[in-house]
Amino acid sequence: MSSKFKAIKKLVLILCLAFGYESFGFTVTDTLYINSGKLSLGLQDSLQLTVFGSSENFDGRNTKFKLNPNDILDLIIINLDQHTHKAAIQGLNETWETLNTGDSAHYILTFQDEGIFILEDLLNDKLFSYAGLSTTIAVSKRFSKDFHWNIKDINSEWSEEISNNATAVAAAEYEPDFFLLNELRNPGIDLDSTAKVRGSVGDTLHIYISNTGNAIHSIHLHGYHATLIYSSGNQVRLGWEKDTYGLEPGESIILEIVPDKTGEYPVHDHNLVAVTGGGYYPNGIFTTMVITE
Ligand SMILES: [Cu+2]
Repeated sequence: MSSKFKAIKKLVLILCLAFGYESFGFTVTDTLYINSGKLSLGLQDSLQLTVFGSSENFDGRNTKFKLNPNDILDLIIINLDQHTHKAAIQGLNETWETLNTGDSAHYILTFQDEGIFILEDLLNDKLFSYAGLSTTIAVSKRFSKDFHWNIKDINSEWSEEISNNATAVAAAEYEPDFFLLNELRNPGIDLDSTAKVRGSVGDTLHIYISNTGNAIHSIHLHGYHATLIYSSGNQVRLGWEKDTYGLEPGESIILEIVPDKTGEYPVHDHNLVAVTGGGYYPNGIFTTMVITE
């Protein structure tokens, strides 16, 4: 080994010790496609949604991200929708571009702090937030088992009207009839490994939750208490340990759970209308946590 190489290796080691491993970020490259279509929910229910999809073909799902602090997100956003959009990330300083149909924008974004950032459409008073168009970028250096919940409430008629015609709505009359977690509902949530909490006794589990809907949501855990380790909203609850956490529209939280026993316990929206879908119970935000030895 040459002395020059040894010196470089020593320098890298010193830098790592001085600044911590996480100060060296990686580049995550991705392309999002804004598109609209019918999402089938099963049981003959479907919703017209507009999403930040992962491919040119509409699949009804918003792409979510998990980054480490100091990672760089090299992001292309392509608007394949018939309406104009202006995608922007809350809390990030950047010149966001207006995208007409067929336009694309290329951003190089860095996220220094831990948190959950919401990517949404700013145009028309965020009208498309009623039609599903918002997703999350979770930034955390925690390397434990993590789960990601993007929670939404949808009024099926409004979503159809907005997705098709970009028609303005009277928000005061908002009455959602479908409630989604990662664009899924019970029992479909069980099949999403990014959402379904599975772990072992003594694990440190983190659930990253964002309310990208327009109603207040509240998550009730049965069987276990969770510690609130991050909130983009009210900071007074930080460090609290309890089984129910409310989220205002636009709020994100991170819950930490260390299961003390095995079992399968329900987790559901405590705003009980949100456990329904199209008026039927329990076809909304309901799932279970499965903890094994
Ligand atoms: Cu409950």
